[in-house]
Amino acid sequence: MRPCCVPSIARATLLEESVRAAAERVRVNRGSPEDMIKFEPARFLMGTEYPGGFAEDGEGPVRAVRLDAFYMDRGPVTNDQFTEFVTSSGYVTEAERFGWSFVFHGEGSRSPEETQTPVGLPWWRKMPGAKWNAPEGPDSLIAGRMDHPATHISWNDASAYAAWAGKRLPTEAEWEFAARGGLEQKLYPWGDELTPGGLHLCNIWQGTFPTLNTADDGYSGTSPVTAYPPNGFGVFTITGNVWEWCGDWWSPDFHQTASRLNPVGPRVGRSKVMKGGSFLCHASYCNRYRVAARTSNTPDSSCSNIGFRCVRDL
Ligand SMILES: [Cu+2]
Repeated sequence: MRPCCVPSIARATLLEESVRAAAERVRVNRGSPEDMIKFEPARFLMGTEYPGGFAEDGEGPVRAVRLDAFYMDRGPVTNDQFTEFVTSSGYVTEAERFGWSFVFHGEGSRSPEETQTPVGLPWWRKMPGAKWNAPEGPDSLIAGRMDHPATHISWNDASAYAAWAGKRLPTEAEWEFAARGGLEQKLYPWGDELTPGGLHLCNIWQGTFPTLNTADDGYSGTSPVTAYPPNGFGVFTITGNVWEWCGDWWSPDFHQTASRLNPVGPRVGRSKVMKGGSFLCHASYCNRYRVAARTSNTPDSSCSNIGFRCVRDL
Protein backbone atom coordinates (compact mmCIF):
# COMPACT_ATOMS: atom_id res chain seq x y z
CA MET A 1 0.00 0.00 0.00
CA ARG A 2 1.23 3.50 -0.74
CA PRO A 3 2.24 5.36 2.41
CA CYS A 4 -0.48 7.18 4.18
CA CYS A 5 -0.65 9.86 6.79
CA VAL A 6 -1.70 7.39 9.49
CA PRO A 7 0.63 5.24 11.56
CA SER A 8 -0.39 1.69 10.91
CA ILE A 9 1.23 -0.45 13.54
CA ALA A 10 -0.70 -3.22 15.21
CA ARG A 11 -0.57 -3.12 18.95
CA ALA A 12 -0.98 -6.46 20.68
CA THR A 13 -4.55 -7.63 20.28
CA LEU A 14 -4.54 -9.51 23.58
CA LEU A 15 -6.78 -6.86 25.08
CA GLU A 16 -9.43 -7.35 22.44
CA GLU A 17 -11.52 -9.68 24.59
CA SER A 18 -11.54 -7.35 27.57
CA VAL A 19 -12.50 -4.43 25.35
CA ARG A 20 -15.36 -6.45 23.94
CA ALA A 21 -16.49 -7.42 27.42
CA ALA A 22 -16.41 -3.78 28.50
CA ALA A 23 -18.44 -2.82 25.47
CA GLU A 24 -21.08 -5.39 26.38
CA ARG A 25 -21.37 -4.04 29.92
CA VAL A 26 -22.14 -0.48 28.90
CA ARG A 27 -25.65 0.86 28.81
CA VAL A 28 -27.20 0.65 25.38
CA ASN A 29 -29.31 3.62 24.37
CA ARG A 30 -32.27 3.58 22.08
CA GLY A 31 -30.27 5.18 19.32
CA SER A 32 -32.05 8.48 18.94
CA PRO A 33 -31.97 9.84 15.38
CA GLU A 34 -31.61 13.34 16.82
CA ASP A 35 -28.92 15.24 14.92
CA MET A 36 -28.74 12.48 12.32
CA ILE A 37 -29.57 12.70 8.64
CA LYS A 38 -32.06 10.27 7.18
CA PHE A 39 -31.08 8.73 3.87
CA GLU A 40 -33.74 7.05 1.77
CA PRO A 41 -32.89 3.92 -0.21
CA ALA A 42 -30.48 4.98 -2.95
CA ARG A 43 -28.30 3.89 -5.80
CA PHE A 44 -24.98 5.61 -6.47
CA LEU A 45 -21.71 5.18 -8.31
CA MET A 46 -19.12 4.10 -5.73
CA GLY A 47 -15.34 4.18 -6.23
CA THR A 48 -13.21 6.01 -8.73
CA GLU A 49 -10.83 5.44 -11.60
CA TYR A 50 -9.31 8.90 -11.14
CA PRO A 51 -5.75 8.67 -12.53
CA GLY A 52 -4.37 10.85 -9.73
CA GLY A 53 -5.64 8.45 -7.09
CA PHE A 54 -4.21 5.29 -5.53
CA ALA A 55 -5.50 2.41 -7.65
CA GLU A 56 -3.57 -0.07 -5.49
CA ASP A 57 -5.80 0.91 -2.55
CA GLY A 58 -8.77 -0.50 -4.45
CA GLU A 59 -10.39 2.84 -5.21
CA GLY A 60 -11.90 1.33 -8.36
CA PRO A 61 -13.65 0.10 -10.30
CA VAL A 62 -16.55 2.53 -10.44
CA ARG A 63 -19.60 0.42 -9.65
CA ALA A 64 -23.31 1.03 -9.10
CA VAL A 65 -24.18 0.24 -5.49
CA ARG A 66 -27.60 0.15 -3.88
CA LEU A 67 -28.22 0.95 -0.23
CA ASP A 68 -31.18 0.57 2.08
CA ALA A 69 -32.31 3.57 4.12
CA PHE A 70 -30.21 4.60 7.13
CA TYR A 71 -29.51 7.50 9.47
CA MET A 72 -26.04 9.03 9.80
CA ASP A 73 -24.57 11.47 12.31
CA ARG A 74 -24.15 14.94 10.84
CA GLY A 75 -20.56 15.14 12.09
CA PRO A 76 -17.88 13.02 13.70
CA VAL A 77 -18.47 12.09 17.36
CA THR A 78 -17.19 15.04 19.39
CA ASN A 79 -15.16 15.23 22.57
CA ASP A 80 -18.36 16.40 24.23
CA GLN A 81 -20.27 13.31 23.13
CA PHE A 82 -17.40 10.98 23.99
CA THR A 83 -17.21 12.53 27.46
CA GLU A 84 -20.87 11.69 28.00
CA PHE A 85 -20.21 8.09 26.92
CA VAL A 86 -17.23 7.65 29.25
CA THR A 87 -18.96 9.36 32.15
CA SER A 88 -22.08 7.24 31.94
CA SER A 89 -20.48 3.92 31.02
CA GLY A 90 -17.07 4.00 32.70
CA TYR A 91 -15.56 2.78 29.44
CA VAL A 92 -11.75 2.75 29.29
CA THR A 93 -10.26 3.25 25.82
CA GLU A 94 -7.50 1.11 24.37
CA ALA A 95 -5.06 4.04 24.38
CA GLU A 96 -5.59 4.20 28.16
CA ARG A 97 -5.18 0.42 28.52
CA PHE A 98 -2.01 0.38 26.45
CA GLY A 99 -0.75 3.56 28.14
CA TRP A 100 0.19 5.35 24.94
CA SER A 101 -1.06 6.52 21.56
CA PHE A 102 0.44 8.03 18.42
CA VAL A 103 0.78 11.80 18.15
CA PHE A 104 2.18 13.75 15.23
CA HIS A 105 5.70 15.07 15.79
CA GLY A 106 5.59 18.57 17.16
CA GLU A 107 2.17 17.93 18.70
CA GLY A 108 3.25 16.18 21.86
CA SER A 109 3.58 17.49 25.36
CA ARG A 110 6.75 15.43 25.86
CA SER A 111 10.06 16.03 24.12
CA PRO A 112 11.29 13.72 21.35
CA GLU A 113 13.85 12.29 23.77
CA GLU A 114 11.05 11.06 26.00
CA THR A 115 9.12 9.37 23.20
CA GLN A 116 9.75 6.69 20.60
CA THR A 117 9.56 7.08 16.84
CA PRO A 118 8.32 3.90 15.20
CA VAL A 119 10.43 2.48 12.37
CA GLY A 120 9.33 3.84 9.00
CA LEU A 121 7.03 6.46 10.55
CA PRO A 122 9.41 9.36 11.10
CA TRP A 123 6.77 11.95 11.94
CA TRP A 124 4.90 9.92 14.53
CA ARG A 125 5.71 9.55 18.21
CA LYS A 126 4.54 6.90 20.62
CA MET A 127 3.33 9.28 23.29
CA PRO A 128 2.96 7.90 26.81
CA GLY A 129 -0.31 9.07 28.31
CA ALA A 130 -1.82 10.34 25.06
CA LYS A 131 -5.54 9.53 25.05
CA TRP A 132 -8.89 10.94 24.00
CA ASN A 133 -9.00 13.57 26.76
CA ALA A 134 -5.24 14.28 26.68
CA PRO A 135 -4.70 14.29 22.92
CA GLU A 136 -1.10 15.58 23.00
CA GLY A 137 -0.08 13.55 26.03
CA PRO A 138 0.10 14.30 29.77
CA ASP A 139 -0.92 17.83 30.73
CA SER A 140 -2.80 18.40 27.48
CA LEU A 141 -6.53 19.08 27.67
CA ILE A 142 -9.62 18.92 25.49
CA ALA A 143 -11.09 22.00 27.17
CA GLY A 144 -11.82 24.48 24.40
CA ARG A 145 -12.07 21.61 21.92
CA MET A 146 -15.29 19.96 23.07
CA ASP A 147 -16.82 20.46 19.62
CA HIS A 148 -13.82 18.84 17.90
CA PRO A 149 -13.87 15.16 16.93
CA ALA A 150 -12.83 12.70 19.61
CA THR A 151 -9.42 11.25 18.68
CA HIS A 152 -7.15 8.45 19.92
CA ILE A 153 -10.19 6.24 19.44
CA SER A 154 -9.49 2.70 18.23
CA TRP A 155 -11.99 0.83 16.06
CA ASN A 156 -12.82 -1.26 19.12
CA ASP A 157 -13.48 1.93 21.14
CA ALA A 158 -15.61 3.38 18.34
CA SER A 159 -17.64 0.17 18.20
CA ALA A 160 -18.17 0.31 21.97
CA TYR A 161 -19.43 3.89 21.68
CA ALA A 162 -21.75 2.93 18.85
CA ALA A 163 -23.19 0.05 20.86
CA TRP A 164 -23.76 2.38 23.81
CA ALA A 165 -25.47 4.94 21.57
CA GLY A 166 -27.73 2.30 19.99
CA LYS A 167 -25.99 2.87 16.68
CA ARG A 168 -23.26 1.20 14.61
CA LEU A 169 -20.30 2.19 12.47
CA PRO A 170 -21.12 2.95 8.84
CA THR A 171 -20.29 0.55 6.06
CA GLU A 172 -17.78 2.01 3.62
CA ALA A 173 -20.57 2.22 1.04
CA GLU A 174 -22.85 4.17 3.39
CA TRP A 175 -19.98 6.49 4.30
CA GLU A 176 -19.04 7.17 0.68
CA PHE A 177 -22.64 7.69 -0.39
CA ALA A 178 -23.13 10.27 2.38
CA ALA A 179 -19.80 11.95 1.61
CA ARG A 180 -20.67 12.42 -2.05
CA GLY A 181 -23.52 14.74 -1.08
CA GLY A 182 -25.68 13.75 -4.04
CA LEU A 183 -23.03 14.58 -6.63
CA GLU A 184 -21.93 11.93 -9.12
CA GLN A 185 -18.28 10.93 -9.46
CA LYS A 186 -16.79 14.12 -8.05
CA LEU A 187 -13.49 14.14 -6.18
CA TYR A 188 -14.71 16.01 -3.11
CA PRO A 189 -18.02 16.37 -1.25
CA TRP A 190 -18.61 19.70 -3.01
CA GLY A 191 -17.19 19.08 -6.51
CA ASP A 192 -13.91 18.60 -8.34
CA GLU A 193 -12.07 21.75 -7.29
CA LEU A 194 -10.24 21.57 -3.97
CA THR A 195 -10.51 25.26 -3.09
CA PRO A 196 -13.20 26.82 -5.29
CA GLY A 197 -12.65 30.57 -5.46
CA GLY A 198 -9.75 30.14 -3.05
CA LEU A 199 -12.12 28.93 -0.33
CA HIS A 200 -11.01 26.12 1.97
CA LEU A 201 -13.83 23.62 2.45
CA CYS A 202 -12.06 20.99 4.53
CA ASN A 203 -9.30 20.71 7.12
CA ILE A 204 -6.16 19.29 5.50
CA TRP A 205 -2.48 20.27 5.35
CA GLN A 206 -1.23 23.39 3.57
CA GLY A 207 2.48 24.08 3.24
CA THR A 208 5.25 21.52 3.13
CA PHE A 209 4.48 18.10 4.57
CA PRO A 210 5.59 17.13 7.20
CA THR A 211 7.53 20.16 8.36
CA LEU A 212 5.44 23.28 7.78
CA ASN A 213 1.68 23.53 8.11
CA THR A 214 0.65 27.06 7.23
CA ALA A 215 -2.92 26.28 8.35
CA ASP A 216 -4.42 28.41 5.58
CA ASP A 217 -7.66 26.53 6.17
CA GLY A 218 -7.75 27.88 9.71
CA TYR A 219 -6.47 24.82 11.60
CA SER A 220 -3.21 22.95 12.02
CA GLY A 221 -4.81 20.20 14.10
CA THR A 222 -8.43 19.14 14.42
CA SER A 223 -11.22 21.64 13.86
CA PRO A 224 -14.75 21.91 15.20
CA VAL A 225 -16.93 19.38 13.40
CA THR A 226 -19.02 22.17 11.85
CA ALA A 227 -16.06 24.39 10.91
CA TYR A 228 -16.84 24.26 7.19
CA PRO A 229 -20.10 24.31 5.22
CA PRO A 230 -21.86 20.92 5.02
CA ASN A 231 -22.18 19.03 1.75
CA GLY A 232 -25.39 18.74 -0.25
CA PHE A 233 -26.78 16.17 2.18
CA GLY A 234 -26.04 18.34 5.24
CA VAL A 235 -23.03 16.22 6.29
CA PHE A 236 -20.19 18.07 8.07
CA THR A 237 -16.38 17.62 7.83
CA ILE A 238 -16.62 14.18 6.29
CA THR A 239 -13.35 14.69 4.41
CA GLY A 240 -10.30 16.13 6.16
CA ASN A 241 -10.27 16.81 9.92
CA VAL A 242 -10.04 13.18 11.09
CA TRP A 243 -10.05 9.79 9.42
CA GLU A 244 -13.27 7.96 10.15
CA TRP A 245 -13.58 4.26 10.95
CA CYS A 246 -15.96 2.11 8.92
CA GLY A 247 -17.39 -1.26 9.89
CA ASP A 248 -15.85 -3.14 6.94
CA TRP A 249 -12.75 -5.26 7.04
CA TRP A 250 -10.16 -3.99 4.58
CA SER A 251 -9.32 -5.59 1.27
CA PRO A 252 -7.92 -3.79 -1.77
CA ASP A 253 -9.75 -6.06 -4.22
CA PHE A 254 -12.70 -7.71 -2.46
CA HIS A 255 -15.22 -5.31 -3.97
CA GLN A 256 -14.27 -6.31 -7.51
CA THR A 257 -16.62 -9.24 -7.08
CA ALA A 258 -18.63 -8.25 -3.99
CA SER A 259 -22.37 -7.73 -3.81
CA ARG A 260 -23.60 -4.38 -5.13
CA LEU A 261 -26.50 -4.39 -2.65
CA ASN A 262 -25.60 -3.07 0.83
CA PRO A 263 -21.96 -4.20 0.49
CA VAL A 264 -20.25 -4.88 3.81
CA GLY A 265 -16.69 -5.89 2.95
CA PRO A 266 -14.97 -9.24 3.50
CA ARG A 267 -16.07 -11.59 6.30
CA VAL A 268 -12.67 -11.48 8.00
CA GLY A 269 -9.55 -9.36 7.87
CA ARG A 270 -6.68 -7.85 9.78
CA SER A 271 -7.51 -4.16 9.48
CA LYS A 272 -10.58 -1.99 9.20
CA VAL A 273 -11.46 0.50 6.48
CA MET A 274 -10.99 4.20 7.21
CA LYS A 275 -12.28 7.00 5.00
CA GLY A 276 -12.01 10.73 4.55
CA GLY A 277 -8.39 11.65 5.22
CA SER A 278 -7.32 14.00 7.96
CA PHE A 279 -5.77 17.35 8.86
CA LEU A 280 -2.44 15.74 7.95
CA CYS A 281 -3.31 14.93 4.34
CA HIS A 282 -1.45 16.83 1.64
CA ALA A 283 -1.43 16.31 -2.11
CA SER A 284 2.34 15.83 -2.08
CA TYR A 285 2.07 12.72 0.06
CA CYS A 286 -1.42 11.40 0.69
CA ASN A 287 -4.30 12.97 -1.21
CA ARG A 288 -6.77 10.68 0.49
CA TYR A 289 -9.15 13.51 1.32
CA ARG A 290 -11.05 12.46 -1.83
CA VAL A 291 -14.42 10.78 -1.21
CA ALA A 292 -13.41 7.58 -3.01
CA ALA A 293 -10.01 7.30 -1.28
CA ARG A 294 -9.58 4.65 1.39
CA THR A 295 -7.06 3.25 3.76
CA SER A 296 -7.06 0.97 6.78
CA ASN A 297 -5.68 0.39 10.22
CA THR A 298 -5.75 -2.42 12.76
CA PRO A 299 -8.80 -2.36 15.07
CA ASP A 300 -6.63 -1.63 18.11
CA SER A 301 -4.74 1.31 16.57
CA SER A 302 -5.28 4.86 17.78
CA CYS A 303 -3.73 8.19 16.95
CA SER A 304 -4.39 11.90 16.91
CA ASN A 305 -6.00 11.98 13.46
CA ILE A 306 -8.52 9.12 13.60
CA GLY A 307 -12.10 9.56 14.79
CA PHE A 308 -15.49 8.19 13.76
CA ARG A 309 -19.15 8.87 13.25
CA CYS A 310 -22.11 6.55 13.63
CA VAL A 311 -25.11 5.41 11.63
CA ARG A 312 -28.23 3.55 12.63
CA ASP A 313 -30.86 1.58 10.83
CA LEU A 314 -34.38 2.93 10.58
CU1 LIG B 1 -3.72 11.32 4.39
